[in-house]
Amino acid sequence: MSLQLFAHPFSSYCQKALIALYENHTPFTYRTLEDKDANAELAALWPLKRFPVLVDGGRTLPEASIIIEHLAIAHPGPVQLIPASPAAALEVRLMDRFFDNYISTPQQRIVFDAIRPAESRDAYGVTEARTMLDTAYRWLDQMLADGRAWACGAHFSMADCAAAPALFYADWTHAIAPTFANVHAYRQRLLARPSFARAVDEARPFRTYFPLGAPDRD
Ligand SMILES: N[C@@H](CCC(=O)N[C@@H](CS)C(=O)NCC(=O)O)C(=O)O
Repeated sequence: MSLQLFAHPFSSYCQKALIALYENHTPFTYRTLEDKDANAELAALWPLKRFPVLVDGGRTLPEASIIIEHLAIAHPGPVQLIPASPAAALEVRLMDRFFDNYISTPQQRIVFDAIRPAESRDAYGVTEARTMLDTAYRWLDQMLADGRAWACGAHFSMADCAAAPALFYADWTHAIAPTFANVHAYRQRLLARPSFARAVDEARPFRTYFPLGAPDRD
């Protein structure tokens, strides 16, 4: 039975799952959330209504990392996004958590704050999120200083699937300081990766959705 991905092209977590699918040219049906029916189906499948959600036969798989792990088990391809070695896989999962929790989460917090009614804004929370992003950028810059091409070394992995959209939108939301040259170079390598370049191109028509105003680049 064919895979169905409930996703929106502009969503960072959907791009994370899409990168994994595109890396291995895995066939799937794209259930775009621009479509009302797909939204209704998503709400029935996953009442938390967060996306992406993958449907594989009778199984419903929410959470981008879980989708990527499932693809590696049930639909493996030539690009191994989760290394076979348990120790190497743990490194990948650690970096995947880093990008979700310390880049994407504060980035989303700033964006969600911007779309709240003015009287409900949380300036303190936004400052905390900006501080977390600066700390995360600094830590990542040091990690990348050894010259590694990708988050966990020479091989593109699930951690890079997480990093690509996380750093893409984080730089729009809270600019990565120019001194973090390793992070900037890594972000550019991610943008040049064909799987992510495709996801970025598919999202271009929706740039007006970005509440802080999308910059004229990338
Ligand atoms: N932990 C989830 C997060 C997914 C997530 O936050 N998705 C966003 C789009 S990027 C979403 O569903 N937004 C809708 C909402 O917040 O109501 C994952 O890893 O997939």
